[in-house]
Amino acid sequence: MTQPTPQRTGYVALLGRPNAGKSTLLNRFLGQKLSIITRKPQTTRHRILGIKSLPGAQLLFLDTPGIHHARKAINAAMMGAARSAIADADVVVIMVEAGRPAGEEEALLLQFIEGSRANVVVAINKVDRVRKDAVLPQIAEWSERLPGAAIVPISALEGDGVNSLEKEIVARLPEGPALYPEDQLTDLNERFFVAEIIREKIFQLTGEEIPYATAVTIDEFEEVPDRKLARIQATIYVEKDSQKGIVIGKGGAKLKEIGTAARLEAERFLGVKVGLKLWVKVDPNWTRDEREVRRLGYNW
Ligand SMILES: Nc1nc2c(ncn2[C@@H]2O[C@H](COP(=O)(O)OP(=O)(O)OP(=O)(O)O)[C@@H](O)[C@H]2O)c(=O)[nH]1
Ligand SMILES: [Mg+2]
Repeated sequence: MTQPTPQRTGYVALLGRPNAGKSTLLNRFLGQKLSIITRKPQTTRHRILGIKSLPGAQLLFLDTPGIHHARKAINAAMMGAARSAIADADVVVIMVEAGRPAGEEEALLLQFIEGSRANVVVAINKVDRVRKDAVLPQIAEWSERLPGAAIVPISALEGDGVNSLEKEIVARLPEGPALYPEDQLTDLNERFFVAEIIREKIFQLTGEEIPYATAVTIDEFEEVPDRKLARIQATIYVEKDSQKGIVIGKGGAKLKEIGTAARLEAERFLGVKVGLKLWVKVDPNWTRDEREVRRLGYNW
């Protein structure tokens, strides 16, 4: 008689340089958009839990901010979020970009995971952008660097290789009972995700330094159940008056554009109508001031 396979459960930290595709992969694993994605690096600022329940396994994915050298308080907070994910991880997925040589971000990442008890899997992402044989030297390089680690070429965007990657991860999870109900997707609340949706629209709809100078807080979140409506007020913080001008735009046009895009996506996410009011405030140098960084919701 064969033994029943034991339940496996564990934390899986998604790590890599900014823009490697970590959030795209999280969303692909979950089959749902949980983490915001933009073309710009340093989009993710928090550690974001995404729960995937399979028959016999529960994967607790931790999406993290891209690993880079941090100087400002906000970047230090982001690296704190990445390091706390490593500390909790049973499996670490190092995500690199196909055809892109390892650089100082990867060196820093390897330094971060030194001494970690986690099993390591390397995902070589964005293979849709390169010729198949171009990935071979990169596979050889990583297997030399991390003997024993599984190395899986994937396209988080198109889905190739993601099932193989999932199998390699599950095989490395410790035995243990599920920690969350099967239908739970995350432990973060709706307010958090609405703030993230607004931040994503700012990233997408403004250029230059603006995305990096902004933070979003939710000041009011009132649900009107029988009218199936959420009334939300949020504040966008910027560092300078000139940035406030850009975010508001001529006659308020830019803020309106951000507000409409965010409202539509928040409605899809929450499944109710949303009334969204946005305010813009200047908080000089909040990105450099540890206390302000914490006040605006970045903890490490
Ligand atoms: N061609 C291609 N593009 C991808 C793939 N995965 C992600 N991208 C793109 O790469 C960009 C960055 O993706 P994200 O998922 O935001 O990357 P990230 O690693 O979470 O970035 P940070 O949060 O800034 O650290 C986006 O424009 C994605 O559409 C892929 O497999 N193929
Ligand atoms: Mg991200």
